[in-house]
Amino acid sequence: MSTAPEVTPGWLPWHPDPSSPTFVPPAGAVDAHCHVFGPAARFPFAPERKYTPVDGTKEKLFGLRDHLGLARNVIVQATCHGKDNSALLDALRASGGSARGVATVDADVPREELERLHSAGVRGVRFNFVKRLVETVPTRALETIAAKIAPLGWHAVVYFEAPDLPGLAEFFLSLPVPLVVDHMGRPDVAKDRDGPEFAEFLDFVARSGAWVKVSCPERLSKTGPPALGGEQHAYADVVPFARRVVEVFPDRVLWGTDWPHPNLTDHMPDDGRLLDHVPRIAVTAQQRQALLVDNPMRLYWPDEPA
Ligand code: 0GY
Repeated sequence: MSTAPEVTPGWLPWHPDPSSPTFVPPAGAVDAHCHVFGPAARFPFAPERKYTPVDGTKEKLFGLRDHLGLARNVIVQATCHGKDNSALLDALRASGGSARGVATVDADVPREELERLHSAGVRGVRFNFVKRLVETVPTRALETIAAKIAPLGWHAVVYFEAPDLPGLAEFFLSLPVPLVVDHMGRPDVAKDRDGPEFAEFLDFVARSGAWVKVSCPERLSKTGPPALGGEQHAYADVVPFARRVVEVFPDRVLWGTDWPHPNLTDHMPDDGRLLDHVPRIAVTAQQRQALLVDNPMRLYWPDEPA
């Protein structure tokens, strides 16, 4: 008999009762960065994982989508599932076409497997460079994967932290696929928004034509949730960074909840309040339409009208 794996000590479970957002998203809005975890009894976590989360099932994810007034999801393979994309595929199939996926694959993945993933709704792979999450994969292997996915029209979602960008930028620029950067390349928001580190990131985005997720204020913020000063001050230190990206690259920004919010240790965000963060970083209706609807539709559902 299998026993449930022991959740990582101190692991914060997703918010049990997110509030209703005050902000009403435009029709057809997409949560372009979220995950499914398990359920572990059906989709065991990978032996090489760096954490064991509580289950975050597709039913809960789709319930949250409806609660927030969103229409679609892009589900990103989480590192706790390694290269076993079964839970992701199960969620994509159950979504009836309202979810697309980003998978994790090996360099020796056969063409037929990529086609199977494509027909289930996968449109990209994730290359993760965050060392606390994964063992380093040789760039040679990533180049092989990129060459295999290019003919399918897929992209590479890249997750790295700001200090690592200088060492990775040329490699990224050499890849034959579009890039999507997770969580704004994880800037240190204690630094100057107009300083050299964020300027280098913006320059990289301009040179590479990458898409950028202006997601995860709860992960990036040092000032944190709104205990002091009310809702309008939640994650205030992240706002200028995200706003700048939205202003400079309005047609290449994406937003997502990051539900079920892996690896948060000090607080779990209320997903309703996270959606209320959107009008603070995309200040015009036109920016919000692009961020939440037009951009993710162009990237993930190019054959469907937004
Ligand atoms: C995120 C961020 C994190 C984790 C993962 O796949 C993952 O385990 O993506 C993180 O810990 O920063 O995008 O969910």
